[in-house]
Amino acid sequence: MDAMPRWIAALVVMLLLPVVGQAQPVLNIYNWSDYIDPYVVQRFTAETGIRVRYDVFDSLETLEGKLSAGRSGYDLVVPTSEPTFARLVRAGALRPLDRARIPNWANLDPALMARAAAVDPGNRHGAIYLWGTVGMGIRPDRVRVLAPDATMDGLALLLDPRHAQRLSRCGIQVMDSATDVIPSVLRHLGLDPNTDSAEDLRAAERALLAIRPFVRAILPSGSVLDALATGDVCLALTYSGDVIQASARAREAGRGVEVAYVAPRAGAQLWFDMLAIPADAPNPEAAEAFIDFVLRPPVMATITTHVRYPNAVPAARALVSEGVRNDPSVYPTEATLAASFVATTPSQATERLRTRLWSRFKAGR
Ligand code: N2P
Repeated sequence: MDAMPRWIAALVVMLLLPVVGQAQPVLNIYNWSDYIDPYVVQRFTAETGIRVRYDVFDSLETLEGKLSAGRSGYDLVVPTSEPTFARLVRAGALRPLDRARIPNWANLDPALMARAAAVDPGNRHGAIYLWGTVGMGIRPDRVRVLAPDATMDGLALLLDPRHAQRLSRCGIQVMDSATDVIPSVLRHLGLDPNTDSAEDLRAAERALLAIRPFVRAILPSGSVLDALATGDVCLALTYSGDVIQASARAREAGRGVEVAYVAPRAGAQLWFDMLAIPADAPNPEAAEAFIDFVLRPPVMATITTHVRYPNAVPAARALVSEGVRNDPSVYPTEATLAASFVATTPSQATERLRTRLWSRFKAGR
């Protein structure tokens, strides 16, 4: 056969390219920042031909704002089981998953999934992605020098104004999330973390206002992670794996910044993040393909190794890098788990009180 003149071949390719490009399916993911190994996304595209558009958020409040407006355009989102995922399920904002398209569902830990079933009967709308606790990132050397009489295992480091005042010299930050901070404060005060009592919430407000002058900034969790990693702060209240990632980054930078994670001994908030599909997702099949992909043990192990949060796939555990697998800050100890609590979904009235409390804390009055 005669070779087609080169210019004709080039023209054909040019004309076809946009068509092929359009036909390639796209998966729109909205996930937490610093919450995946980018290599996993690349591999997914290489295997399936599905292109991924990947956006990030770093607080539950931002996620819920986006989703409750509807038509987010996302195919896959990652809300925390309570309260956000629970509210989305109740509002009919999520699409039931087609398990036939997710054979790796069988890899999920039934005991952990049973916890999520409390707000999603039959686990119809979500699979656990990763989980963790809320606690403190600290620079132990700084804390030892500035607050030598403080014990380093509890929230007193932050919530006792005497300690906070001294530690303000090396910098304190709190993540900007009423949902993920207020319950831990209540627990530290010996109150029910899920209380509906206005009086309890006033006590939490007083505790937070008392340390407000010593808190340098209240920022979304992604910024808190950065500040911990650079050593800009010596005390921060945020998510467990974010602290451990910051600690690893600080070590790699080699400038002598040591960061440690502290799960409050009085009881850490335990949370589970869910892979879920919005009811109006443009491409739910692609989202199901992605869920199935990450539920493969080797893929899930790569994610945990990279982001330092435990997952809900027991067969992945042995494949996680040894340092991460044996780190008691990543996989909480029995003692931490036994003392931990899980947030429930507050009533609307409580939600309003919490929101008001939080804006007063941020404003400092
Ligand atoms: C990742 C934040 C973890 C999610 N940067 C907290 N639910």
